[in-house]
Amino acid sequence: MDNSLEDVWWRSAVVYQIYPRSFADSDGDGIGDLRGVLSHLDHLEALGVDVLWLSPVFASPQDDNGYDISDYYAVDPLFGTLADVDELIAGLHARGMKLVMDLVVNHTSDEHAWFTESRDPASDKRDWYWWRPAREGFEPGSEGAEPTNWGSFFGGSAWQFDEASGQYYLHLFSRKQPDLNWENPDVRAAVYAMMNWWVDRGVDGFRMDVINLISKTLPLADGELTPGFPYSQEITRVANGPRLTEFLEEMNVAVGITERQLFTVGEMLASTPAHAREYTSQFHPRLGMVFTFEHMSLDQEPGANKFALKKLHLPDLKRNLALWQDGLADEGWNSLYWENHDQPRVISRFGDDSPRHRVACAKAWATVLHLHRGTPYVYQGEEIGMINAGFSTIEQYADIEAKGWHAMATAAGTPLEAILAGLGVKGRDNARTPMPWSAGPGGGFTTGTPWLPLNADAEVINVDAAVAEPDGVWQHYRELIRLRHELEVVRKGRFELLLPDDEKLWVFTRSLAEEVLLVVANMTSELAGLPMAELPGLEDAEVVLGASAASSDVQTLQPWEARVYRLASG
Ligand code: TEU
Repeated sequence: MDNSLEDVWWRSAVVYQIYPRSFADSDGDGIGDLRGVLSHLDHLEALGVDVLWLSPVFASPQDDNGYDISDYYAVDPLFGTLADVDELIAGLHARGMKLVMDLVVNHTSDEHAWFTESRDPASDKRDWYWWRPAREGFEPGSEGAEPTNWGSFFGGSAWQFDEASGQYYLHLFSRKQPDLNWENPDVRAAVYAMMNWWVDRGVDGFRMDVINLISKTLPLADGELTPGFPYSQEITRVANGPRLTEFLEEMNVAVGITERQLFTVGEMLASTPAHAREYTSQFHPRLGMVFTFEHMSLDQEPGANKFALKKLHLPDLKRNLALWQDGLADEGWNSLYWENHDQPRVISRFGDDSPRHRVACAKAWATVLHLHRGTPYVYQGEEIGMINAGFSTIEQYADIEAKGWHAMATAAGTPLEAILAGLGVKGRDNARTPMPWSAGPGGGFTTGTPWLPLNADAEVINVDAAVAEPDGVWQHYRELIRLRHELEVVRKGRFELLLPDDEKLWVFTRSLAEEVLLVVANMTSELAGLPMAELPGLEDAEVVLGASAASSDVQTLQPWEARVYRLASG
């Protein structure tokens, strides 16, 4: 495998993620759609991003907002038509941008023809899914008769009893998301054919949903039980299975991923730098990069569920990202993200979303992320500094995961107040409130009633207001993206974390040949002094991004202030 992959296009790209339900509604039904996306391509172009990752728009009963697909070859009428997707591909390509679709093939919808056929025990599609008899010695359908003690990510058992056939089928997510059996070569061939169909239509790559769950460890067996949970939450039993590398290589060749330089990122729960090196190595035709969750679980009690909140300890986060930087420094490639449609707003989660600090805080988190080595992702609304939704009642939550957690926690006796506290910080709906394009009714998102309320602050935090701010979040993202496009040291420079134990400052360098960039950021709402003795060269360094040397005291950072310096070489 030649090293040309070192310079492959997506290693220099910046990705923008759109969650179509919440981006822009063109027909007033309160739900975002493809024509809404088409009407805002200039926004993406002005930001300077290179790739659009579009969360699913395929036919779906929307049990999990499209991550439950009933037809991979059709666009859900809620979102538009195939012609709209063709127009989107053409519009992006005309602007020099690429389109990445969401590939959801660990599971389908239970309304997909493949699954409805597989319900018939005699069907040759039966083995396309995981059907199993009841646990030995148990009456089918009775308490505890599930084939294994696995829990679903959305609460309850991961097995659904099917009266008609007297057997159970596996669903790691909702019961309307049955898992595909990738052990079956016909399943894999059908998936590769579908991927090629979309690539032949002009799609430039795929974001692959929970792709490291497709290879299950056989035989399927019980997992460890966690106190307080009736079902096993042990993810390692279903993640990074024995045939995953084989399947990724087979897919790469069958779809010409490396050959056609397609963009690929695999979402991988429970993945480590070692896993990522294996799956994204430039010496093997597998994936381009992965989404890890390690940095997304540092503000939860260890071994507990994501809603068991724990205050983030900054050194933990700095060290974790450094671990991935070092782990993939010579082999593999990192993705860089704080936000997506499953994670809350970083300013509210890890920062300070008060009006006084929101803008500086947004810029600080953006600077430290975009100056790390890897491909950065901007989630819709992040570029204008959106904050969490601030829901106060359980009824406001629409997300299946939130409802599942509410039911599970209530059954376990957790007071509603504590459930709302956890959801208020970590609930996925915090990322899914409609994009506020302007102040005024419907926030410029819709002329109808939005499927999820707009944030209460949409009058203040909206695209029009952000674009008008000369020193605001929007302009800052444009600067960061310009830096990555212009400076090879930002794209390729070796990473080194400094002052790892400092609880206020995030300081690191990026070096390439003679060029060294120093990034310093104050990750608190108080003033922070810089330990000049430990930062040689800072005194005479040139400011690349941040407050000009003239206006600032080089030794002190304002609350949430971040600067990028070029150290004098030689
Ligand atoms: O997410 C995988 C996943 O585990 C997250 O659902 C989950 O929210 C976790 O709590 C994140 O911390 C993918 C999709 O991104 C998600 O939207 C889907 O719900 C899920 O898979 C099933 O397709």
